[in-house]
Amino acid sequence: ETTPDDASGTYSLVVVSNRLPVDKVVAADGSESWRASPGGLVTALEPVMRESDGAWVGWAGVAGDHSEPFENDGISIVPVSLSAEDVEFYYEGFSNDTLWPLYHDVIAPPTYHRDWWDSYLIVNQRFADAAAAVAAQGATVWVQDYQLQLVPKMLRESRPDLVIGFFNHIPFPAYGIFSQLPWRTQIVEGLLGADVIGFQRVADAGNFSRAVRRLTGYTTKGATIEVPIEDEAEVQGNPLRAKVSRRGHQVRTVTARAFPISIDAASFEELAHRPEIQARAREIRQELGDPEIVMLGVDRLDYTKGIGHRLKAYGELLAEGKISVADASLVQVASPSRERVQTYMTLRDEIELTVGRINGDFSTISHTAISYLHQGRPRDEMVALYLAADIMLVTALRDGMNLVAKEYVATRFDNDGVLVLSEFAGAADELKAALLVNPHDIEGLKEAILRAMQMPRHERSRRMRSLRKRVKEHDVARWSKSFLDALADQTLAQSSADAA
Ligand code: GDG
Repeated sequence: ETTPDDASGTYSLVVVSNRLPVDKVVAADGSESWRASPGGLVTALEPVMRESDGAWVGWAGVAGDHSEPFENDGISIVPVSLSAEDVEFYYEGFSNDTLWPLYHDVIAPPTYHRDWWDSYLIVNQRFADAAAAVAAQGATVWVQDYQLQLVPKMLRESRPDLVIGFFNHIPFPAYGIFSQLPWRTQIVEGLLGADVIGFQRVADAGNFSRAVRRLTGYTTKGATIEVPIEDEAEVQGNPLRAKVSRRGHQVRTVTARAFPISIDAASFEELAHRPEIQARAREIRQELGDPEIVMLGVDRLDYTKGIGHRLKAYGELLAEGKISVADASLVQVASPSRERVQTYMTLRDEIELTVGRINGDFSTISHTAISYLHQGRPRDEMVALYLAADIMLVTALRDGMNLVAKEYVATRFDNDGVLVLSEFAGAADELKAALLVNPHDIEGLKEAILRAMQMPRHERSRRMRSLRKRVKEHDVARWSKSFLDALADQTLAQSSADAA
């Protein structure tokens, strides 16, 4: 039998996410290399991870990979391998065809397969084992997102000494929807293995607490949940964590609350100031045929993003003669996503049919109605697009946060540009100065587009200043700090409550 002492590794902060911050690239000749895929999470955690000797546990994005741990830019990378079947069942299946549609309010019907669940269990255990093997005694482990909801409990079972955090990047649905899930209790119990569970919106945290009450009967008080301690080992690992509830049970407390994620606002603004990117923004407008107004959509090609609703509103405005292609041209970046999942294949067909029809009906030789790009574009090009766009359309039907909305705002140091933002994106809780829309209300969406087109400069500027203040003050560094501080406080508070 192993004790935590001889089972532990050396890292004091371990981040666990489905994907690593680096992708393995296998060339046609079979040679392998690693390519950084620096997302917001990496940027946010890089400084903390360097400071505290951090490791990142995750999948390299290639089936069947068995790479050894290695150093990348000061961060230790610990690859977890997935077989082709794991990718199909755990990742494309349970994560992206069961949980993703369910958690986004069943915009698409979720598929329930027991084989997929079995695979989810096995792969979650693999991630938990990999994290447990590298975490130092008493280390902090921060688990990310819906693919890994069982990892907190699995980690606590093998390593009760750890401080465990979990952050859910996507919405957590209302109980009436969540309760469809055949494995709803296991998921809730899995998450409750954490000390702090973070959500994007206050409403998501509320939905989770309600699911806890309904499924487990545990007591919740505001953001605090009292989880009974069943196994003495949980307390032996970290005796300070236990306390006695008012009903006389030994419990540990779990915090579930909102920590809205953000972006590295300063780095977007810095890119926006570069002369070559500004020149590219002007060039984009010219290449579009200098339309009066450029509108922009940037999304992964996903049914949650409301791309079809956006196209419908724009197409109707053209059909009704309220706008012309010379007045307002739409650029839609739809980056390829989950292309082996059937719902995504169907969505792509629908969107491309709609784009083709609108362009066929309304484009002229000099102006294309919709410039549609089914391609990932470099970060610099995205910033140039944000600068070139008079109106940014974010019309998600449901979205955890939506970073695109924040990125648009961060680049607009000229205090110009209008953000049209769905009230169903988490970002709407913070970005109140945007033109908020219900994307299901096509007439309302059309009115918002017309209003954005006609908005006077002073109103654009007033709104954009307010949006920018929010995003600059609440950047991703603040997000990760507040989460890690809450995690530290949570364990401290319990120790002092116990000492008193
Ligand atoms: C999930 C949640 C939550 C997109 N296309 C290109 C590209 N992107 C970048 C964007 C942005 C990111 O990808 C997308 O982030 P979002 O937040 O908009 O959406 P999801 O991918 O669905 O992310 C979401 C997020 O997690 C974080 O918690 O906000 O609600 O669903 O940064 O700029 N970047 C480049 N080329 C592209 O073509 N370079």
